[in-house]
Amino acid sequence: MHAITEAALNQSDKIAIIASGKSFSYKTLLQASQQFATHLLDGRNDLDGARVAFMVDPGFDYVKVQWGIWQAGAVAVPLCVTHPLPSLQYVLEDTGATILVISPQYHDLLAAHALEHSIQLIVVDRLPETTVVVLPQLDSQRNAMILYTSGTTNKPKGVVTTHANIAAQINSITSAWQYAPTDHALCVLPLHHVHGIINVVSATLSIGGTVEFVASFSVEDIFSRFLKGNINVFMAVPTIYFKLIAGFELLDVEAKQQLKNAMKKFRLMVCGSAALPVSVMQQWEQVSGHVLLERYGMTEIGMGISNPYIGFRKPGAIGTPLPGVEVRLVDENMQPVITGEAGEIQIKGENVFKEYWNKPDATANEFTSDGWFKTGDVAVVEEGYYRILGRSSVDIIKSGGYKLSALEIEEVLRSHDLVDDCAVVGIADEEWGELVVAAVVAKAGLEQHQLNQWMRTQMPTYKTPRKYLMVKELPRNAMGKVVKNEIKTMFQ
Ligand code: MCA
Ligand code: AMP
Repeated sequence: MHAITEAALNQSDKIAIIASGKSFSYKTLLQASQQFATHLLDGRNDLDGARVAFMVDPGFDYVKVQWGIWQAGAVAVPLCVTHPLPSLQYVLEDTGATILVISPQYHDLLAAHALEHSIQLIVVDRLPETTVVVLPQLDSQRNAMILYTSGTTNKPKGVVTTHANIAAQINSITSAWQYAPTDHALCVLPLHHVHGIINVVSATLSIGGTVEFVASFSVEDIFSRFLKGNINVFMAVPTIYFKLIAGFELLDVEAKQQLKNAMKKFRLMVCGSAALPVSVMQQWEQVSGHVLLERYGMTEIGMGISNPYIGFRKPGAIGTPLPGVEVRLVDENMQPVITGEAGEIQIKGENVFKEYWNKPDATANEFTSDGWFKTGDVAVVEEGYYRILGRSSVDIIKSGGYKLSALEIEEVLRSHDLVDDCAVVGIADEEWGELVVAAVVAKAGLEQHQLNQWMRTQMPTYKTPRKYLMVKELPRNAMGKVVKNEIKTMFQ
């Protein structure tokens, strides 16, 4: 049995999940997930690492399906519920998923693709009750999940984690941040990335806490949940804290005070996935009375470095290595730098992913010969705390907490009939961290708004450029390479 579902056995009548106005106990969740595993097995003993993709709204069904996939011996591939068809098709094809589980509202979007590719389609709430069969024993080294991450290649890569990797990622943060069965976490994050799946949902459930879900991101909804007084743990990206601060400022004096009183009782508020501006950290302390705990993570490693749960949380810094995580900073020759000098963050430990799905070359490229994972992030250690200085590639953009690849966006732009060439960069933005912008060389007749609308049918909206600049040609250096810093200047 998986470590997370094992914890559920000890909780039984305790509330595991609150969603859509309903509460579900651990017993209900475990039974429903075992039933779901039985459906997936459909007479087989073990799905033996088959990929099961699922596009299920955050809430009880999401966790039931995820746990069901694991208990059937399959690999969970969560799909983002707001992605357009081309992005979903890419993941389905790349993983070779043989089963696709969906909430009913996604039927029209995905049914034709499933039929055409002989993928078994299961609508999550249309299954009859069944008698649970004996479920397979799972070795911890088996593959558990594939999450897609954008990087320095054109297409997103599938990050494969084993059950042991996930357990290590969970154990590291539950011990460092002292998760407890009394935790009641609000999940406002998307469930196709580590931050939501591991830190909020899986880690909280692994220690017997309660996870409450919102249907979609809304400042008003978050505040009204806070005011009820049950929630005591909150985790989000800097953009969300920025939006909450802006929403707080619009409240009247009395409402502000009520909210402040509710937030004072929280045990923990964490921020990560992108650099937390010191101004946002300070304003949030004014608003909530909490010094945000900033930590550093990555899809490939879970969490790596964190400010302390107890002790000084240094503004602008990401803290020290988490339990079980080895960290080093190296120069271009892969030699450790001396303290105070900048170097690339490299990571070792059971938390580090196994491989990129079906991409042995990409996997080999991202590890050193002695097994360190190369993050591509550059940092320095000051007064014992790591501080991020930037990334080694200008083509990685962080916007709204999402990691985006300029190359991937450019490739999609270039596939438009009227686009001859383009260059995508991220420019600094207070709210989003970075804003995606594109310089485009286009044939006559292409209007910006048309291009913008078309892009939104091809990519998730959070990946699409926010500003376009139509140019005659792109600035290039003597080697003919586009000078991305000049593109940035053109937008500033
Ligand atoms: C959306 N909009 C944007 C962006 N995204 N504008 C500029 N830049 C963006 N990146 C615009 C939309 O186009 C729309 O405007 C309006 O904002 C609302 O869009 P919507 O999609 O509804 O946005 P939202 O629901 O308000 O979402 C904002 C958000 C979201 C809640 C901050 O981006 C989010 O959930 N981010 C978290 C991502 C996350 O979990 N990252 C973790 C991965 P219009 O209507 O004009 O189009 S990193 C990770 O897991 C590692 C391990 C780690 O360290 O944690
Ligand atoms: P992702 O691949 O989506 O998991 O994003 C991982 C990347 O997010 C890291 O490689 C960092 O560049 C960035 N990141 C995560 N947490 C932080 C943080 N606290 N400060 C700065 N960058 C961060």
